[in-house]
Formats: sequence, C-alpha cells, structure tokens
Amino acid sequence: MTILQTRRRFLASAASVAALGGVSSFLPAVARPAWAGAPHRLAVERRVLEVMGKPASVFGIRQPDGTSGLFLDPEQRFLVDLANRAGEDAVIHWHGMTPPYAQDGVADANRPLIRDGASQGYDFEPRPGTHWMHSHHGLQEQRLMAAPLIVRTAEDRREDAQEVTVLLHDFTFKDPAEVLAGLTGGTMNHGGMDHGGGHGGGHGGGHGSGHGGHGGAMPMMTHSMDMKGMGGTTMAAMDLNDVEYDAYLANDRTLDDPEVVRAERGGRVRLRLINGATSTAFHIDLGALDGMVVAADGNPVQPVTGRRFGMVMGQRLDILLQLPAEGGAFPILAQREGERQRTGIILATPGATVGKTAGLADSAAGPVDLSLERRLTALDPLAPRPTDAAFTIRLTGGMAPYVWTIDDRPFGEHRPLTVRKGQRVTVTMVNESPMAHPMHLHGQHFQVTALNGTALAGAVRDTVLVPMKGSATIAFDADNPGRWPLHCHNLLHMATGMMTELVCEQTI
Ligand SMILES: [Cu+2]
Repeated sequence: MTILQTRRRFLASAASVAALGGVSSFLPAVARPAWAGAPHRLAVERRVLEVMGKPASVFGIRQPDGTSGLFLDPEQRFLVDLANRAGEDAVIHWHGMTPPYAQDGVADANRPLIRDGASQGYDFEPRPGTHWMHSHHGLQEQRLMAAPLIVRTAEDRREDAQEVTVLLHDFTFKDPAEVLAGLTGGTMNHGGMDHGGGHGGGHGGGHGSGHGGHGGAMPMMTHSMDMKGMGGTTMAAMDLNDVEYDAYLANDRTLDDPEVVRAERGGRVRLRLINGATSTAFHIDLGALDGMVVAADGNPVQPVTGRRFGMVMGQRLDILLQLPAEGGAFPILAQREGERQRTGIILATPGATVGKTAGLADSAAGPVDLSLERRLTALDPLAPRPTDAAFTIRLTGGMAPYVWTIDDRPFGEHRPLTVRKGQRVTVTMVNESPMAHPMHLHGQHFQVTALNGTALAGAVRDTVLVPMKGSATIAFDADNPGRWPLHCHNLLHMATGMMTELVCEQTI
C-alpha cells in the first residue's frame, strides 16, 4: 500500500469521525518510490549515560553512526526508516513537522505503537527549521527518548555561520513513573498521551506509567521528596516547578563536564536551541555575547537582539552570534526558571582557556514570561482574512489533586475542537490554573495573534507559553486533515490530562 492510499483511507474515516478502535493494521509500512533513494535510518535504543559520575539507563534516537537525531539538507525528503530497539513499544513524534496525520508519530485508535523489534517507514516533505523528535508514549520522553530534527534551508547553507545544535533536557535518576506517582499520590487519571489505541501505555522495562481507573476520586497528594513546597520552600517556587531534578543536560552533559564546541575567532554561529525538557522552562543566557533571535520553532522572525531569552518546553530558538575577533571561551547557558540550576555548552576558539562554569548561577531566575514572545514578529505571517471558527478553551486543574485539564476535562473526556479543512481558525487559551503551560498543537503551525488580550502580529510557532492567569490566542488555516493533539508540553501535565484534539475534517 502506498502512503497516498494510507492517507485516503484515513481521510475517509476522519470525515465520518468514527473511531477506528482496534484497527491495529491501520498504518502499514510506507512503500518507497523507486526514485527516492535510501531512507535515513534511525533507531530507538537504550543506552547508558553517565550523569555526574553515575551511570543512568536512558533511551536515545540515533543513526547507525551514533549521531543523535536527524539533520536534513535542502531538497532532502523526510524519508526515514525507524527501528524500535527500545525493549518496549514506542512511538516517535516529529515535533515541528506537519506531515499527513498517519505519520505524525502519535498512537491513538487509528495509529498503533511501534512494537518492540518492529520498524516503521515515513515519507513526507519536511518543514524547514530547528525541530526535534521525541516519544509520545507514556513517560519515555523523561528518559531522554528525544533528539534533534534539523531541516536546513538553501539560505542556511549560504549563510556563513557554524551550526551548533543544543538539546536541553531535565534529568532524574528516578523512574519517571515514580516521580509522577509522587505527584498524583499513585493514581493516574487516563492513558496520558496514548489516545485510547488499545495499547497499555508506558509499560515495559519496569517503567509502567501506572494507569489508574477512570472516575475514581484522586487521592490527595502525598509527601514526596520530589515535591517542592512540601519541605519549607516557598509556594512561589512550587508554582513554577513540580519536580526537583537531579541534573539539567545540554546535549546529554552537565556543566561538570560540558560539551566544548570549537569555533573560529570572529566567526558567526547559528545556535539551534531545543528545549526538550519534560518539565523545565529555561532562560537562555548568552553571557558576554549579543545574540539575535532569527527563528522561533523553526519559523523566521524579525531579528530580536539580546543576551537572555526565555524558552518553554517544546520550543526552539535559532540565535545568531558573532564571536569577537580576539576569540575566547563563551558559555551558552540555560538556567531553570525559578532556580539557580543551569546547564549549557561552551563555545571555544583555538587556544582559548576553558574555565569551569558553575552548575549554579549566583541567583535564582524569575519565571519565563512573555517578554520575548511580545517582541517576536513573523517574517512570513498568515494572510489577513476573516475567521471561520473561533474557540476559547480554559486551562484548568491544579496541584492537589495533581490533575491538569482543559475546560475541567481530562483527556478522554475532552470535547474536540472540530473544524473543516480550509477554515481560518482561532483558539484563545485562557489559563485559569495555578501554573504556566506551554501549549503545543500538532499538524500545523500557528501565528500568535494575541497575548493577555492584546493583539499582535506575533511569531509563527507550534508551541506557545500561556502564563499563569494569562491568555494566548493563536490563528491558523486548517489545511491538514486529521485528529491533532493540542496539549500542554509539560509531560506530567499532559500525562494527567491536559490535552484535547483539533479535528480537521476533510470536506469532499
Ligand atoms: Cu501544563
């Protein structure tokens, strides 16, 4: 079966919006056109990572030569053969891509997980920019099942700048299921990210995500060493971060032993920064260097200069740097909001002395807010046209019980936002909950058109921060039929229910 047929088959079912529960053969291997050449090979694997001198069993998504993730040159297709050697079922979401629904990398009633030992093919036109790939199943993302996904443009190629990609993460030696259980008191509401696909979520390798029953009363949060706010820290800190991590990683490394990237004196660098953390917003700190933000979530923006920029989970920033002619060593840091902890890499020119950079900043950072978002303007905005479908959703839920919801409904009891292909759609997200939420929409990018009720011609993105007590309005032309997740990119918030679907129906 060709992918075109696969797509048609889905579209027929999407039009009827009938669930295809139990159809496990829905997504066959993609047949490859003869002209397409060899696919890029990626494997989801287990690996041992040393973090602060201690070994940790984590996942990776790697090419045969060990390269983490995928880097595509202009004109290359997203032609990928993904092998699951994780020792458990998995599914990898191509975050930032806008593929046909069947290839988005999410498991649901129509789209099965990739079984351990099986492979899955993908073939679509990639979307240029700095993107990433990560598990959309259970809590695998917390165990580093994530990697860069970079699609270069011809312009990137002409630009005389060294490409430096940095994937940020938050890390715990604990079993992520234990971390979540510490927050929820051991009960999980629904299947988390897996959309009723009939596969038990998160189980495997002893890392079950602890599916709880529906409808049962959630127990009050129990004491946990993971919790902030329980042992005398401030309520303010509790509102920013739910989990105390053991480390923060930049390309798998801490500042104890950071990656040192060789750069030229007086050279230009294009930083491709990816916040792949599950539950940590970062302040990017360029130190002595002035940076110029040139893209958000892979989409070009009017350049914005500065030395500190906020980035919430799921987001990407491309930042151009000009190194001084005299050279030197330049830490590029990411500090956790509300905390002193930080991670980063070091750019170093030949002969430069690379000193130690402390893993703790001198002072705690404030919350990541909308100050950067307000300054961003898309270079390629939506064309002006009237709105066909306008939605308002409320971000709800809270810490005790630890359940995060949309319109007070956890995923599974959600009311999908249904639109027709070709419609101009706006979604206003009003945050009534006691935490900020990075909201991510699959299947299409959107433009940020209002923040806290103030209109703007903002960035085109796929993930936007909706601050506590704030709101964000996004607009897009629904052009990609499917049932697209719209969810909080805090993994623990999504796992407890903060997700709905945008259903784009094909009209024939
Ligand atoms: Cu959230």
